Parts: sequence; structure tokens; C-alpha cells
Amino acid sequence: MTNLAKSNVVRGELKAAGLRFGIVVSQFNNFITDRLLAGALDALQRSGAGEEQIEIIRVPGAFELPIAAKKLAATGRFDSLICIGCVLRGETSHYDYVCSETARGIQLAQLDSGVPMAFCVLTCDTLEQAIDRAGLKGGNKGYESGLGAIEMANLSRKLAKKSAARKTTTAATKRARRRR
Ligand code: INI
Repeated sequence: MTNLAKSNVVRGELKAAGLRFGIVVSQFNNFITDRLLAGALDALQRSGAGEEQIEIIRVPGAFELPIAAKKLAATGRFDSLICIGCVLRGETSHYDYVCSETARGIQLAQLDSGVPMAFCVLTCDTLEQAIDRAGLKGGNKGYESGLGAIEMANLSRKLAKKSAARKTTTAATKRARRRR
């Protein structure tokens, strides 16, 4: 790693102390989503989060994840959210609409609110593919999302502090200029 890379990198730590997490879980295909939820909780708890730092909210299907996440973000209670769902391809185009609107809705919700939202929505052709990603061959995507949520929560706090410090410095510089 170059010196520049060492000194100028801002990253979020993987420590969950003092952070608050909301997990929105879709009930549809709960055979899979419950395993993803277990993975996400495992990541948060191994990183130091206590039960009182985590709130779990259930929605009917993946399509309802964005609105619930947006409303939760608006409460101001959470440092980051994890959206969990599993969409399995059927015989019609319903799958495509649910996948694209869920992804789009979650992205819009996090950009609008400024609260990071982990996208833990499996979009699979077969149940076997989903099982593989919910704890078998492909690892557990819930666990990965939990780590992502912690990293982004810490990164957001760091960036917010930097931006506040910059505003204070700018205001002080302007006051000093006016006095001259
Ligand atoms: N919701 C899912 O989370 N996964 C699916 O596979 C799925 N399929 O296949 O239909 C699904 N549909 C329901 C959808 O998310 C909404 O709950 C429903 O359309 C009501 O708005």
C-alpha cells in the first residue's frame, strides 16, 4: 500500500458499540429471510451490538421494504438499516417488477434520508440458489449485509463529523475576515 493510500483513506470500523440498527424483514419466503435475519443478527452481535441496539420490523413482501425503511429512517432513531427479502422467479414478469422496484425504492430511500440501507434482497431463479446464499455454499448474505451496515453507520458518522468541522472552520474564517 502506498503512503497516500494509508493516510488519505476514510473507512468505517467494524465496531457496533453505540450504534442503532433497524432490520426490515420481508415475510414472503420467510424460510429464506429468517436465515438471512439470523446471519445479520450474528454479524451485529459478534461486532458488539446488544439486543437493545437492534429493532426488527416485519413487512409482507420485498415490495414493501422501501416504504418501511423510509419511514424508519425518518424517525431519526437509526444509524443504519438492513433490508432483507427473497424474490424467486415465477412464470410471469411479476418477479422483474418486484426486484427492480424494491432495489430502486431502497436506493431512493437511503439517498433521500441519508441513512445507509444494506440491500439484502436475494433475487434468484431457483429456491436452491436462495438456500445457497442463506447459509449454505454461498455463505450467508445476511451476515455480509450486517457487516456492511456497521461499516456504513460508522463511515456516515465520520463523514458527518468532517462536514460539521468544515462548516465551523469556514464560519470562523469568515468572522475573522470581517474583523480585519
Ligand atoms: N415478494 C417477495 O418478497 N418475494 C417474492 O418472490 C414475491 N413473489 O414471487 O411474488 C413477492 N411478492 C409479493 C410482493 O413483494 C408484495 O408483497 C405484493 O405484491 C403486495 O404488494
